[in-house]
Amino acid sequence: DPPADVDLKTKPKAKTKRPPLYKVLLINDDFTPMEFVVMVLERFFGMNHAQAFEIMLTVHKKGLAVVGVFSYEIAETKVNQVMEMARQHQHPLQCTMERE
Ligand code: NFA
Repeated sequence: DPPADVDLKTKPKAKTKRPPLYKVLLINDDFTPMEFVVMVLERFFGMNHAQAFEIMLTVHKKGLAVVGVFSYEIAETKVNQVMEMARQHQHPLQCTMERE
């Protein structure tokens, strides 16, 4: 005989899948002024001055840091804003995104 307790009726759970998230990374270099990086973090990542300074120092010391986690479109916009601001001021600051 087949097992008596096999469930032939319960529907598979509909998986609610969340959109993937992307880390926005800021990369250290030897030339971009610290105060410029702090300004960028305040302006585009909604940080207060103390938070921005702390994250800037982390990037400076460790080589890079995650500065935020966003949906693809928001992450892309942040990266573009940072890269455009760096370009306008002729600083080599690099900002990238990576799937979490
Ligand atoms: N390393 C840069 C300097 O000493 C500061 C910096 C921090 C650059 C974070 C880029 C990112 N002027």
